[in-house]
Amino acid sequence: MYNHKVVEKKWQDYWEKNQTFKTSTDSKKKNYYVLDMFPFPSGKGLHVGHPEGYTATDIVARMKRSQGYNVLHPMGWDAFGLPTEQYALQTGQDPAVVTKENIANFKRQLNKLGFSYDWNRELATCDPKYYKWTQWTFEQMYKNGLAYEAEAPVNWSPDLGTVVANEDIVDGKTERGGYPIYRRNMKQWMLRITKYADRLLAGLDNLDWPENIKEMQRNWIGRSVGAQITFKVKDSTETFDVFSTRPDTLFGATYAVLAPENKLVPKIMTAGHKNEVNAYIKQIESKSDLERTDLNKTKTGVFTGAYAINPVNNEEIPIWIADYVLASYGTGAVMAVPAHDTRDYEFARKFNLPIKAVIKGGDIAQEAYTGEGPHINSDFLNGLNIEDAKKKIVAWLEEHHAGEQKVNYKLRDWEFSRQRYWGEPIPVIHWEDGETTLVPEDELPLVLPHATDIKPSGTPESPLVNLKDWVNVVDKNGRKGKRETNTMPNWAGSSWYFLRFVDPHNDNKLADYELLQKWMPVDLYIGGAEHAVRHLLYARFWNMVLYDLGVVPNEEPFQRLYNQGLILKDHDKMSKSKGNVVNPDDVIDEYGADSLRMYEMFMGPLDASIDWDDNGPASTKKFLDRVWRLFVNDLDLKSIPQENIVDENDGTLDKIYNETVKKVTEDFDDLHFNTAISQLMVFINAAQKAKTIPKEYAEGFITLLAPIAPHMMEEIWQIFGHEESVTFAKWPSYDPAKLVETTVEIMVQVNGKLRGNFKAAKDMAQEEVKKQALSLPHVQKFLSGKEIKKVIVVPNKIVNIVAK
Ligand code: ANZ
Repeated sequence: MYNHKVVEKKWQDYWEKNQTFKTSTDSKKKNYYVLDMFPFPSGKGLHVGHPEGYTATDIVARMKRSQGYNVLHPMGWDAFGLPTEQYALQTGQDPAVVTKENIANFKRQLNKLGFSYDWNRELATCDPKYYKWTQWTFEQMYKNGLAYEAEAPVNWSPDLGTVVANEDIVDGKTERGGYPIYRRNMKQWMLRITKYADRLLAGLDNLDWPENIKEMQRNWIGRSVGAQITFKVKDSTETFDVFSTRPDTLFGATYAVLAPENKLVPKIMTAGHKNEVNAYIKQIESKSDLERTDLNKTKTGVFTGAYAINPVNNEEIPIWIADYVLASYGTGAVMAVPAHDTRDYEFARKFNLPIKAVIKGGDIAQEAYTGEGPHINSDFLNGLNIEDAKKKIVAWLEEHHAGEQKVNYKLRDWEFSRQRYWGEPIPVIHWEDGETTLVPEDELPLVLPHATDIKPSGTPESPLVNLKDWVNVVDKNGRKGKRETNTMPNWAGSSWYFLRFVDPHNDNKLADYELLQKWMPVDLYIGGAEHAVRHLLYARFWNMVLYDLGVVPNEEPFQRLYNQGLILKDHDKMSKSKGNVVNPDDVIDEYGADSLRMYEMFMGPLDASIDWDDNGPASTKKFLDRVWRLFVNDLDLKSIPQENIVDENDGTLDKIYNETVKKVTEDFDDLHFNTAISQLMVFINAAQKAKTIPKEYAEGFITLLAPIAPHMMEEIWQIFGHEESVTFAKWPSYDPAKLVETTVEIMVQVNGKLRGNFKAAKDMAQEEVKKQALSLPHVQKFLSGKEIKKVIVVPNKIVNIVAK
């Protein structure tokens, strides 16, 4: 009987003692870097969703080692961040202590799953040795104008006591905790990711990533080409610009709308409309951008009392404010063309504003017409299609200094300040004379000071302000200064950890350039689709900045990306609050890690979201127990000398074995683990029928199954008499000649009617085929009394007999 508890522990100890998975750096071998999205070590430990992606990368890592690659397969901890801090606060603990405990628990769980990580390279983003380089990169960004301070409208969460990035808002609430957010202006550190917008877009084209993730990134970057057009305010010296992707519809602009936050509003609103305007501004303060731009919501807005002059025809159009125009996009102002824009149409309908068609087509009595058509009511644009009209109006605007072609992005600069304790200190000092300086590079890391009171202050200041000894500094000339008290978001540390794994103990550099050249870019990166935008965009940006600094050799960090699906419980996401979490510890106890790994890979395609089946691990355990009985009890392979093996299967086992090697190898490369497992099962069925099987096949099979069920395969490998770990077993190869069908079924027709069939060796001689066809009793019946005129043989398929 196979005892998973004993055997799994035995091999986990063996691997650790022998450093089996230490990254080899043999210069004669090719390198392969396979990476998991490192986890946030929460207090909840792993649930069965985690091992899905981790098992997938582990299988690939183990196969690549067997195939003779140097494999880099590291693991670490995304260890700063809000949830730990919240938890520490609620339980009165130190987040550093909580984090350490959580990491220990995660690591224990990962090891119980038998993952082949090189723990020599373990890292945690909250380790000063690590964040020294996070801070160093921030300083390089600052020196290159990529990090700056700005008063910006930000998403303030009073419940979390911090600002959250646009990317961290889901359905208008904070992703963590689902708290409401409020827009307010605040001085923030920002990273100029917008400078990289075009490169972040262009780079996507050459990456082997799921198309939907690329599309989400493209949409998030949101490049649109249009024009910026200047409108004068009537009876005033003020002007404002609008951004429009449809400057060709300028003759159809019947009103203009400013974002309520637009600085022009207080300057141009007339006395009669002041109260109404201010009341409206107050009312929309707490709405998120997402709520404001929701297409389904009824439009709201108020008239400012002011008018603008349309530059193309000098028409006076009313200026409104409305929340569907965002302060943070384009210029925070639009020219409204209700005839051809859906949102403007609804707004115009609601407030009885004129609707003027400038494109022929549709029925604007019913809805906005957004399609193609010749221009009408548009003077010199009449008759032109959209593309030509755009060119013409842009030329006209440029000529009349009333506007210009303009490219706009939805992407905003990255809000980089968090008003919280548990993060990397931003290495900056604000001096009393107004100067801002960086902490000198040789003083990095700027260590996060120990604090006992980490409650958010409720103001834009972080709890670090209370640590007066740390905050207050004096330079050698007696000038007084204060340290920046905001910390970095936890996206900072996770934006470059893949680089540090390459050279994790380097105290002089972020990582050695030559080593980076050897390992980067990551060959395969697997993680959850929830990181589609944020982490992957930030990491690409961070890497590009380092590339421009000459610190890293590749512009793109992740060549191939794959997202695993979710493991659901009764069609629902597993979560502690729903009480439907399956703990891998329990499953491993009962069925073993190998069974759990195999079940998670057998559930379905890796990218599908599938319901957890409590009976699943039991069924894969049953299969593994069969493998054990077959190789350890039934087939005494060790005692059979190789040359005495007779294949008693007429070549069937030969063919199935070679097919199995081919399919499993290709499926592992394609991450199609469920079909690979099916094929392994086909082999076991065939092997069970055989009286004996060649040792080569037995060992090949064990090597193929080892990446999925490493503990049991190590044990069998040892029983087979090997002294080295199965990790280093040579990956089996297959003989393409053996894949070919050896027998074929041949149909026999007499005068065009099917009268019989028989099995024959493939490519049998034509004369022999004819002979066998003619000798079939059923065929002879139809030939009796007739003369055979002709026999046509279609090789390996049909024998056609013409008789009269
Ligand atoms: C006039 C117009 C006529 C527009 C028409 C569209 C169709 P994307 O593709 O997203 O870039 N817009 C500009 N700034 C805005 C803001 N701050 N808040 C809300 N809407 C804004 O869309 C650009 C279009 O969205 C712009 O083109 C503008 O409306 C609107 F038949 O201008 B358009």
